[in-house]
Amino acid sequence: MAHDQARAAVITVSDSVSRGLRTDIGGQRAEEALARMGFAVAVRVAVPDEREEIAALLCRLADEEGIRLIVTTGGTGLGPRDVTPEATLDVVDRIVPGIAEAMRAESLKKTPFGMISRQVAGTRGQTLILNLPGNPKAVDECLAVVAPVLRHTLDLLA
Ligand code: MTE
Ligand code: CU1
Repeated sequence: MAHDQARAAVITVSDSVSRGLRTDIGGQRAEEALARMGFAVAVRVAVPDEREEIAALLCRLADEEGIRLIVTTGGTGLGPRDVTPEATLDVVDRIVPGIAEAMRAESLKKTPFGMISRQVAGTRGQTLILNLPGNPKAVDECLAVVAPVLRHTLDLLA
């Protein structure tokens, strides 16, 4: 399947964004970057930092909505409510460590805080799920890292 036809989803994981208290800049950046890469961004949604809610949403998008690429932003750090990696690990069939390692390595070139992100990448069926940090700059930087491998990765899953 050609990646320029693939449908993507952007999930912003943030208590404050989901309550409408803060503008979703990270999600907006992710949507714009994915559109530039040729994805049809079919879903963009904000959810609170709730493990089960995030996991259920990932499953629904992958299993029922036929989304091939899900990008989350936020909730990867060490705040008491940061649970995005745990929710992702709850639902993936396979982990792709190299993707997360590559993104963290690039982040580390920009800021030492890059090592604090516990972001993971994995697959569920034919869907690739990528965690990104919440910082809008991190969203751009991490997506630039994976951009060259996304087409081949999604082809392999098809
Ligand atoms: N990676 C990049 N490229 N740029 C950043 O600004 N911020 C870091 C890190 N990774 C950052 C980054 C910081 S300060 C934190 S706390 C962690 O990501 C986790 O962020 P999150 O909890 O918003 O997911
Ligand atoms: Cu931080």
